[in-house]
Amino acid sequence: EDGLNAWLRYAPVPNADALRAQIPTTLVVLNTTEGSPVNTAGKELSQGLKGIVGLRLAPCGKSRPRQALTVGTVAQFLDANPTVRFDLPELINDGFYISVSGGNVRILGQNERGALYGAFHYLSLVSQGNASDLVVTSNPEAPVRWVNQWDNMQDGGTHGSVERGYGGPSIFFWQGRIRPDLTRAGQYARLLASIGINAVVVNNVNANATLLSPENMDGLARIANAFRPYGVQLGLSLNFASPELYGGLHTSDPFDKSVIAFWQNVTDNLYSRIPDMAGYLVKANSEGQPGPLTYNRTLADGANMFARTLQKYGGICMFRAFVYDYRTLNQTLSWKADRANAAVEYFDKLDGKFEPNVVIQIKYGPIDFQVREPVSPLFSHLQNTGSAIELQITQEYLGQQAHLVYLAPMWKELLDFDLRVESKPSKLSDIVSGKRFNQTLSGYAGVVNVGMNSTWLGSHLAMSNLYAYGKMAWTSSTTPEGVLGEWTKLTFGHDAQVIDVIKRLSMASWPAYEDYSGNLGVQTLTDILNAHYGPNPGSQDGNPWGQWTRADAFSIGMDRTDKNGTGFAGQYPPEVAAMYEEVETTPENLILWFHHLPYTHVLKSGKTIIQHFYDAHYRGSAVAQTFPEIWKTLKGKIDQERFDHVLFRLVYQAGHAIVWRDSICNFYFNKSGIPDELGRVGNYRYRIEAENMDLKGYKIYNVQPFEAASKGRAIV
Ligand code: BDP
Repeated sequence: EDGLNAWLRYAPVPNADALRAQIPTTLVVLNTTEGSPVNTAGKELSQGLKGIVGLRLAPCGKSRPRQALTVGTVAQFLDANPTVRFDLPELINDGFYISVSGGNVRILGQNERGALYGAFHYLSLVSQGNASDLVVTSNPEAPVRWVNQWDNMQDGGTHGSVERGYGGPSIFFWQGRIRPDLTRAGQYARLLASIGINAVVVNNVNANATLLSPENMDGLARIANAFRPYGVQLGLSLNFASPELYGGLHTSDPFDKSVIAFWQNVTDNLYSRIPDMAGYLVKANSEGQPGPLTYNRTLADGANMFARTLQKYGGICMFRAFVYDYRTLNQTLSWKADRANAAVEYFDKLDGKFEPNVVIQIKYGPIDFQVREPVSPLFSHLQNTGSAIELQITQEYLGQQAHLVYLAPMWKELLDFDLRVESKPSKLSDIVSGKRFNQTLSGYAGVVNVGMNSTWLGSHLAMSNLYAYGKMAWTSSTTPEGVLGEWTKLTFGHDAQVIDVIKRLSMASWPAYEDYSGNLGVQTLTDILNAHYGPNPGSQDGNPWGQWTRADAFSIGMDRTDKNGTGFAGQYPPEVAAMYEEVETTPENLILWFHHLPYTHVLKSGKTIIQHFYDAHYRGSAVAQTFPEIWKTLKGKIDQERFDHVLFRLVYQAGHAIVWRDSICNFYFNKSGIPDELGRVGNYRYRIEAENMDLKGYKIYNVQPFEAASKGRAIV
């Protein structure tokens, strides 16, 4: 079991005989055109039922039997069965209907893609032991259910690298071109289709302009061909400066006629090869990249230029709200400067100025994929413009798949958050579904970053995040525990102990990571400058990109109030703003996000902030210590290959959690001079320091930052 089939293993189930008896043996595929999603659905059903219950489906001959498993679109079904009386299910785009009754199984989609989704759903039900009398009508909440890959075409070496990707080289690019063998691209599309994802942006948001060469466009068309049988569309990230970098123009000004013509030509050339392309993703005026602001145009001017080229093809322009400018911030660097303010400042006045096929893609929090952030206030400002939430499946700041961090509970909290726009219920999930502000284009974008590794993400357990992402993007009320149980059954089988252990570990993992890496809203305290991995709290302070903890000898946290701070709290609708404005009403898990407080400030628990820090870091790392032991109880209950792979990572995590704990505790002990009431921090009486041992072949090093090793020393 190397993980390649993820949750689509179609492994035999315990009650296979009983299930098989309930499933018709004839398969009717209503569109047998090779490469069509309905045809793919037929193949999946054959392969799946053979694996899961040992049933060999026979194709339908000339005379149709009374009982059959039928898959296709509603229209195809009505066409083929003009006399059948049938209550039409209420389906929207991509929705599906499954009915199992009287020995018949009907899997019907509103469109071809929906039929395929229905087939995967049916197989998942059978895999979970359920095949009798059921009726399911399922529609997606939002039309945009995309994933983003941050794949580079080249990385100096031969392999296409993936920015913030921890599962090996790119499955799309190789030696600056599109891979000749795109088998993995097809397998990826299959996984994504099974969880309702309808498009993949294949290249990094920090895009390479050479992707627009005719040869590479041909390659992109090959990727789209690999996706198409699964109903997955291809999207492309664009480099805003391509007219200059690639087109030989002297400007990339979105108002310049030659620039507009350049982009129309690019779009025409792409659509002539990929008529069903999903559209573009644009990162502009962000992290040193050029954008419309470079030419004194608004962000809307820039987004609209791309959107107009796409309109005749029905394509979408996803325009990222991750806009902030290092230089501006640097110049105005003062206690008022706050990167969290940037998105609303840049986009607020533009609401309603975007073309209808523009969707603003907004990271869940106002900073950058931290372990806990408040919901980005920009979601409450865009009422006349479609928006999509950007989540990160790749755990950039969250342990990079070397730590188990199950993210669905975090996403659920975000999606359930009520922004109270105009004092009316305004759950984030209702904003991104388009319901709250009557938007027709809106939804979800998840940064996934799979690679060539057979585990896809580098870790078997991390795949629950991808599965949960798709399911939550389809139905936001999906519960983190429920979807995890489903994923576990499909991925590891039906053993109750396996299901229980994976639930215990996964559900404990985000709180533990938050505890040992950075709590009370102070953020992960991770190295912020490069790797975004491991503890480096000092890197937060005094650098213009971060400067988020504002820690000194006496106090910590960022005052983001309206009255005294950076004003960020005031960007929320009044009820929410009022909550964050006061220390007393701010949820404590975000208290240092919004307020600057003395280490001796007493929390509701009766503990001071500094003691809470010490306790939480010890508590979180103690939880991580239990992970390998809990996992070991599964020995023999799952295959050895995955057992060992997971154990190796959990053992590593347990160790690294201690590194985190000690680094952060030492750092704040050193800054504040306030001792731990329980005498743990800085007290390593019982520890045997490696550098005090008799060493052969090792050297002693002084470690920077000092807090990352006990007494600032380590051996290598
Ligand atoms: C940051 C990542 C960087 C991305 C950037 C983005 O560190 O690699 O390019 O976000 O989202 O979190 O554009």
